[in-house]
Amino acid sequence: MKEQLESLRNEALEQVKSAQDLKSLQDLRVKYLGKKGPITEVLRGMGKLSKEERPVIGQLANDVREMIESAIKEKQEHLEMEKIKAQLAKESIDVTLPGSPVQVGNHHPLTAVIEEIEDLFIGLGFSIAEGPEVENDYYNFEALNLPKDHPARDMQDSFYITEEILLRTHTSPNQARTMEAHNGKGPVKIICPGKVYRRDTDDATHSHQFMQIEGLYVDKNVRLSDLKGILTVFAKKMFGEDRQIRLRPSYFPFTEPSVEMDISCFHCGGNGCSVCKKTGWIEILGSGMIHPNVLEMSGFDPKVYSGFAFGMGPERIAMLKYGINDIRHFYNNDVRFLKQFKRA
Ligand code: 2NL
Repeated sequence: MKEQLESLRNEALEQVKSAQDLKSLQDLRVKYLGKKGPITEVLRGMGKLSKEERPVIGQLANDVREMIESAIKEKQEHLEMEKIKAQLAKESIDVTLPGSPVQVGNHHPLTAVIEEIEDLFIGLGFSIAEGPEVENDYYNFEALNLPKDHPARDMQDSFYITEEILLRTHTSPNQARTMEAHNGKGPVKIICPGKVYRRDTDDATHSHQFMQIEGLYVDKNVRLSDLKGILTVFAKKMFGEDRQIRLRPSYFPFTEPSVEMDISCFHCGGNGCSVCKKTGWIEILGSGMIHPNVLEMSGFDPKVYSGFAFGMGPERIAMLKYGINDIRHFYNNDVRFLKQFKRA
């Protein structure tokens, strides 16, 4: 019986040693140490042994069991470690490999131009004021001296939501709201950028939705020469230090007098070319002294206060600056167009 146990031990240890995976190790545990295994059988047959043999064989059987058990345990730990090592080797990342490049975006050319204009006027002491795109008739028309029968109020020209509510056709209602909020006390010195809407058929120079930037300065003793000074600085900063400006008489319902500003052509310097249509001048914006009716409706006493206002289309400014020939490029979002305007 002693020899039987010893050869059982040797055989089991040999098999544990050559086990390749955890599954076959588990099979060996069942085979040698299970309830139906050979050791259990030996212990069960102990009754047939003599009194002297019994403790010797019993001890040996327990020793063999413990040896097999600890061999299996040791092998199991070894195999588990191997398994983790293999997994780590398989899943490890080579951080030295080159990465896939990330697409970097850039500002929309229109945004870039608007921010450039905003920064310029902030530098001249103006603040940015923004307001609603859905407006009512009063702020969009009435408060701007556009009487009820004015052609600009035609249903054909504006996007009406109800008879009283429409999409703003200019950013002026926001200027009127800001003036009103000052309760008749100056100064008010603001720039109003934003989206505006007109019922129009889109083509190379028209869009039903576009941007506007308006500016306004109300205080005591504001004069046309102040407007001229501010516009001269704007023209030079935006289109080059050697630009000259000229003011031509014009008409807007909300300003009196009204003037349009031209700059000397930045392409030919004023000699005449295709950019300025051989005139030497390029029209940039409309402006004027705020109409006394507008000041009064917004809570300012026109005998005490005066002011100037101007309005421009940033699309037009950007088209001139970058030589863009179709306003629809700004809104089609073709990346081949947009990618050309990387800010320095
Ligand atoms: C243009 C001309 C202009 C104004 C806008 C204005 C606003 C108030 C009072 C008086 Cl609250 N005027 N805005 C004045 C003159 C011209 O815009 O051609 N824009 C694209």
